[in-house]
Amino acid sequence: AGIVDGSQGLDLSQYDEEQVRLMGEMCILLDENDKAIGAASKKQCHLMENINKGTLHRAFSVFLFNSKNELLLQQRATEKITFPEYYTNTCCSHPLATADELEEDGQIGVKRAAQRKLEHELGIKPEQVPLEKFRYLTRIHYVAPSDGMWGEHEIDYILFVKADVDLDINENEVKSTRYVTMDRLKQLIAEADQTGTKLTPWFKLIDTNFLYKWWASLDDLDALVDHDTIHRL
Ligand code: DMA
Ligand code: MN
Repeated sequence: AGIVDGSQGLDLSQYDEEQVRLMGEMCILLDENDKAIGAASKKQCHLMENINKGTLHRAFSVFLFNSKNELLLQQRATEKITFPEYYTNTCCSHPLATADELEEDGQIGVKRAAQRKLEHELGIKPEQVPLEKFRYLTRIHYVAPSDGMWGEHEIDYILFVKADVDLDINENEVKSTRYVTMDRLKQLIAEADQTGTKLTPWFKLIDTNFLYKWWASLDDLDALVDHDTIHRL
């Protein structure tokens, strides 16, 4: 629906070859109510040219906590085409337009995608993050330019998972990782401007609007779950 594939006029040779390959993954196109209406490449979904015409896709953001209730952060790799070297939550990506990851009952498709990407980006074995351990909190709808050409326009499923995991970092995806307490994260965010720490726009939105009240109730989230609302931020 009016999607431009900029590939004819678009030279991606300046970017990392593996990240360019991943731009060929097929994401799930959505209407404003999170109804799946088709598929388009990751590249098409992230070109501002298409986003400006309303192209919207499905995504997820995982927040992984260890048994001490510390949150695992990642710094995105230099190779990432969008938001390189930005600090962000544990893992983000997109469910793909496949039968397995399109399945909406119990948000199982999004959870399968989360499990797949935790292994791809951070080397976390699926056995350490079984699907039933993911807790779906709510959805946010946001738009955020990255640079002139690229950006995000997503309905993002927020997933919490509490697990002690072994990491084996994929350096093409992730530059560094660290666990933080709530106080340490608040300090890191407060000092970000002075320290030159870049934070992804979705992480800032979730942090500002939801994160701390959820985190404080990590072991008793039932009352905070909101599966009906799509928060437009
Ligand atoms: C996309 O994350 C998803 C959100 C919520 C911004 P990403 O750019 O890390 O995706 P991928 O890992 O697939 O490149
Ligand atoms: Mn996206």
